[in-house]
Amino acid sequence: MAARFAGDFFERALVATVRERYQRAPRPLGHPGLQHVLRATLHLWDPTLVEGYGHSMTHPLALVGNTGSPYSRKMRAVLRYRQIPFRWLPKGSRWHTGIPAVKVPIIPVLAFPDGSGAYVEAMTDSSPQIMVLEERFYGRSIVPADPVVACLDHLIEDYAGEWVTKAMYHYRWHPPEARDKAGKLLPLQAGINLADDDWTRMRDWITNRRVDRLSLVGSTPSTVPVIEASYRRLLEILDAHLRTSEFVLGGRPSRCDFGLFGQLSQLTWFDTEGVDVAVEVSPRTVTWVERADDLSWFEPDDSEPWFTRDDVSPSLTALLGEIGRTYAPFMIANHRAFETDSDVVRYEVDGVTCEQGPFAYQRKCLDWLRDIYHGMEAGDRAAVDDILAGTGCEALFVD
Ligand SMILES: N[C@@H](CCC(=O)N[C@@H](CS)C(=O)NCC(=O)O)C(=O)O
Repeated sequence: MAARFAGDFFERALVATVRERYQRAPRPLGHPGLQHVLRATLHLWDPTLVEGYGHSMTHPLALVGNTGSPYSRKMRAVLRYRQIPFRWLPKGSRWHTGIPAVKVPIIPVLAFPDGSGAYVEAMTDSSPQIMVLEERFYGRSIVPADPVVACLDHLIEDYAGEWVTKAMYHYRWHPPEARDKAGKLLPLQAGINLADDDWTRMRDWITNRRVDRLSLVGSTPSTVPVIEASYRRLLEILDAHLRTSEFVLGGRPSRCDFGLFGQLSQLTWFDTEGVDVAVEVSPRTVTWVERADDLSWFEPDDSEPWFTRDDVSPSLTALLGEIGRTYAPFMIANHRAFETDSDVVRYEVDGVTCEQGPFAYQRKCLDWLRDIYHGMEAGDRAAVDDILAGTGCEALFVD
């Protein structure tokens, strides 16, 4: 009994070590041939160790999305960069079948097949989707190995998903020409041959629904200048950053690149006013966004890793300052609204008072961020504190 327990314990420890090694290492073994043999052996031993190896183009994952959805674009880019086989299923199209139902009807939906290829598991929300992919597929990881850098990565990814999305939503549904363009084009993603009367009905439905949600997302007459100014500043910061760095955290992409890419794929390529501002302020960012859409060709290089905790560049500090100026007060106020049972989120950016309704998902986002921060070893937490000092982001962790 004791021997079996010890044996089980040993095997579990070994499996955990190998898994850790595989997920963290950008290249598990230098030689591709050797990697192949090792992967095949490990897969025979325990398929969960190298699940990616077990998936082939015959049983790819499925990603239900829409090219007009920033989070769908984010996840498609993640899957492409990670070289994980998947099928892209345009939402509502004739190809969108056989995907298990999800609790909240949002996109993207990521679905996993069983051994027969049938989709048996489906999940929403891009940040947790990324982490599940990290657990199940080795290599080309997008989570920095250093917990301090990983914490910054998580923070910047969340800023993209929960703050930059305000700019995306605003530039899509606020200017009348943008609204008209999105209303006309988006319904056709479900089917190029949609009949004219269905197309008109969907156009009106989508447009009205989105415009009604503008104030919920935070784009109101008083906040328009705040949102527009923060978008411009983000572009200026990225423009400076991309002069010396290929990606947000250095020489290889991580979660925050994909988070920013998702929102910017719309803002700098689709939504007319957003595109015009981006081309004026930072052509470099526009081009970076186009490139980030498909990084399957990019080989992460060990000699050009992510930044280290001691090597945070001034332009990255500037980005953290922007996050502390906008996202931090908003996320803190949103969290507080739930704690105080208030139905208004009120916060200040640059002396302007912004108001919107509370958002439950964003409350969870801040909880996750705080859990990561508080779960770190004291020395790592102190390193994060040092990097965030003076950026305004430190306020996120004073709860
Ligand atoms: N937190 C989610 C947000 C996903 C989301 O908001 N998706 C939007 C489209 S971009 C959606 O599906 N909205 C509902 C709808 O279109 O009916 C994520 O990170 O993926």
